[in-house]
Parts: sequence; structure tokens; C-alpha cells
Amino acid sequence: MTLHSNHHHLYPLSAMGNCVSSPSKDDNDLLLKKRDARARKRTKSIETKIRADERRRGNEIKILLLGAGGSGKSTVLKVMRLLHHVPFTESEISDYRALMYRNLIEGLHLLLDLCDELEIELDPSILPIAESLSSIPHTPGYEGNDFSPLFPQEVKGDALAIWSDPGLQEVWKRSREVAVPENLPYLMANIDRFWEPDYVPSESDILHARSKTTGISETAFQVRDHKYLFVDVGGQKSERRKWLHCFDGVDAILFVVNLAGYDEVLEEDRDANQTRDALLLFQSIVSNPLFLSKTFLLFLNKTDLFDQKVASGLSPITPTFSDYPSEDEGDVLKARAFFQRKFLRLAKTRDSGVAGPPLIGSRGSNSNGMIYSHFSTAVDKSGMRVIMMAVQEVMVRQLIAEMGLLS
Ligand SMILES: Nc1nc2c(ncn2[C@@H]2O[C@H](COP(=O)(O)OP(=O)(O)OP(=O)(O)O)[C@@H](O)[C@H]2O)c(=O)[nH]1
Ligand SMILES: [Mg+2]
Repeated sequence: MTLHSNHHHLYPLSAMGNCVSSPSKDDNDLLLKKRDARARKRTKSIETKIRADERRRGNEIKILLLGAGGSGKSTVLKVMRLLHHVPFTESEISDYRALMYRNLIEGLHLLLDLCDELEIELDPSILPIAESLSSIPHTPGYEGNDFSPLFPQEVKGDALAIWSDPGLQEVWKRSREVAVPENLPYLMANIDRFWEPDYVPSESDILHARSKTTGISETAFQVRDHKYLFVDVGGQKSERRKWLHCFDGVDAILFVVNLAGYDEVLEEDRDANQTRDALLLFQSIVSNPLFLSKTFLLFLNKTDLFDQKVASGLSPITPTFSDYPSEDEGDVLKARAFFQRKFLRLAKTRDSGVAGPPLIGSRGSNSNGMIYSHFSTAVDKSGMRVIMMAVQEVMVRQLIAEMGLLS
């Protein structure tokens, strides 16, 4: 994980502080301690500068992805991979096949559990099917060669029968109370394809597949003259304490928000509203002293789901955000702007480049970094192409500006 571990030659600097002669032993000790501390500080700042310089020479741009669990960080990375034609290996494709199955079965299992919890009754004729589906494993079987997961034929019929039950649809509508994977309608709509013997996941399937990130992973892309290093972390609460390990030497924070989470709870904490959690998280990151001079890219994501939700009139905003004007319920653009303002207000010391063509602020060495916000739909490759081009333009301009300052 550590990218630059070859700077040990700098440490003797701090030892130099010890070469002094002074009158009393106590004074001397104190003096030495102070000098040591100063020297250590100097060493650290030199190290940081050298590291930054080295990365500049390699034209490397390091972007840290942050945001709550399920907001879409890993999906942004997947779409980058598709946009830059980094092919998926045979084993990754086979993993995605199995993941589609797993997402589908886990999603249905969750809904069936919820039936009991919410005391919603299924049609009596469907009960034996529900019973048998509940007991099947999440993972498909494998037969013969390791790369072809086996999807049992009867599971598909059972899944379709359960999904069409009015009771289960009722549960689905109430599922935001417990956070059910929102890719389930997509999976059910495409179920026939998954069961074909020569099924290969499409790009869209890969973007819709859900797998929680644990730990920290780095992915590099070469885009013309620049190497983009994306650092992806898990966003669930238990993962957040690991974030600290990757705060060093980043050029920008890409903060992803599930915009559609305004009436949903966190998967790992049913008492917490997703948007409130995201606002608190964003506030703590954007005001972190380490990041004051960093560029922020704010992706207000899942705009597709958000727009549908707001326009449907079934998920009003005012019950959770009473400061939203009730006469604006159902107005997609006003609702988008409302939440965008909420996030940007937390970064008020920064200049903002809201949508539109990217702006570049004056950036002296102690000026605050810019914030650029985008409404994104990470599962939409062509929409993301435009956004990622704008991001790359901002980052390259920043690099050029910083190189001007360094030289
Ligand atoms: N409809 C829709 N689904 C999205 C969008 N962005 C992400 N998703 C889906 O949301 C789910 C979660 O996305 P991830 O990228 O895994 O989220 P994450 O932020 O990496 O989550 P953690 O790894 O747990 O922190 C996946 O099923 C994605 O397909 C979007 O813009 N629209
Ligand atoms: Mg992830």
C-alpha cells in the first residue's frame, strides 16, 4: 500500500540536531529536545514536499474516494475502467456472474424477512415457494470448470413468482425503512438473460452489481500524459476508521453522496437517515485541516433514482427536511438544488464551481481549495464520460498551476 517508502535517507537530518555544546546538562537536554522536535518537523515537511515533487514528475494525480456506504464510490471506479477500456479478466467476469445471482437471492431473502417483520402477508399459494427460496444458498453452484457458475432453473421461476406477489411489492415499497439493495428491480427485469447458459455480464450489469468494499484499494488509469490514482475505501461506519490511513498526499477528494437517500436509513444503522449522515460526514471531511487546500469534487449521485422518487410524489421531502418548501414537493430541479445548497453551505469557505464549465480559482499556497459539484448517475456510462472529462480538466489545470508554483 505504501507507495513511497524509500525516504529513509532523510532521517539523519534529525540526528544533526544533537551536535551542540551547551553549558548546563538540564538546559542542554531541553535544547536538544526542542531542536529534535524542530528537526523532526522539518524532516516531515521536506519529506512531504519531496513526495509531492516525485509524484508531479510522474504526472500523477491522486484522488481519494470518500462517502457513505452504497453511495456509489466503487461504481465511479468501474465506470472509469469502462471509459478507459481497461478490460475485465475472465475470472472477474465470472465473479460478476456469480455476484448478479448473489445480489438477486440476497435481495429477495431480505424482502422475505421483511414480510415477517412488517407483518405483511403473501398470497397463500406462494408460501411454499417462499419457503423453498428462503432456504437456498446465496452463492450459485459450480460444475465442471470453475468459471461457470450454475444457476438452478427452478430458482428463476420461484424468484419471478415471488417478485410478482402483491404482498412482496408492498414490502418493496416500504423497504427504505430498512435499506434493501436498490438494484433488485434491475436484476428482476433482466433475470432471463442471467439464466442463459452462455450469459456474460454486460457493462450495465457490471455497473449495477453491488459488492461492499472492505479495506482500501488503489486503481491507476493512464489518461494521456497523466496517471490517475484512485483510492477507494468502504463507506460503512465500521470501515470509516480506516480512512485515516490514506489521507496522505492526495490531490483531490471525490466525495460521493446518494442523493436519493433523503428518506432512507443506513444499511448498518436503521436509526440514521442517509442524507443526514452524508451531511455530517461531508462536514467533517471538508473542514478537516488536512484537506483545507485540497480540491473537492462533490458527486450528488443516483440522480436517476432521486428524480424518479421526487417526481413520483410518493416520497415527499418535507417529513424529513422540514425546511424544504412544501409547495416545491415534486419539483425535481428545485429538490436537486435544495440538497446541493445544503452540501455546499458546509464548504462555504471555498469557491465553488457548480456544474457548468469548470472554474479555476486563484490558488496561492495557503488559499482554500475549490469545490466542484456535479449531479451524477454512476450507472450511466455516457453521462459519466462528460463528468469525468470535466474532472480531468480541473485536475490537469491544478497540476499545471501547482507546477508553476513549485518551480
Ligand atoms: N440507479 C443507480 N444505482 C447506482 C448509482 N450509483 C451506484 N449505484 C448502485 O448502488 C450500489 C452501491 O454502489 P457502490 O459503488 O458499491 O457503493 P460504494 O460507495 O462503493 O459502497 P461501499 O463500498 O459500501 O462504501 C450498486 O448496486 C450500484 O450499482 C446511480 O447513480 N444510479
Ligand atoms: Mg465500494
